[in-house]
Amino acid sequence: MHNGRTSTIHTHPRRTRIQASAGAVALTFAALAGCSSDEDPSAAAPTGPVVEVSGMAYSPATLTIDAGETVTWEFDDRGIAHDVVGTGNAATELRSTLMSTGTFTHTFTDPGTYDYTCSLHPDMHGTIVVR
Ligand SMILES: [Cu+2]
Repeated sequence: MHNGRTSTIHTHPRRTRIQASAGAVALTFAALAGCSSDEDPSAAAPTGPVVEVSGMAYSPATLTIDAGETVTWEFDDRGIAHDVVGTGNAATELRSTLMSTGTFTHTFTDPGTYDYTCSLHPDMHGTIVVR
């Protein structure tokens, strides 16, 4: 009675079930990875240049970009609010609200040097150099 055909019929559904559960496990891992890498729940990951606002500082303090690029400031300083306020020739160009979390974006269309500070913490300084 040992018959190859019978054996094939029995193993085929079992193999299908194993593949289905392996797929479910892979999907679960993908979902977990997506959650853990997304530390800022307020926005999708920016694709352009980023300035981190944390530890009472802008990082990098000086960022060089090309004209037309959009800079994203990411505010994450343990609940301390900061803003981005242009000084000098950037005074009319750059102004965010006070933020303790989330992001502020600005697109720089004209080449130049744009200095900015935080209205609450004048010791914080940043510069965007637009080529
Ligand atoms: Cu500040």
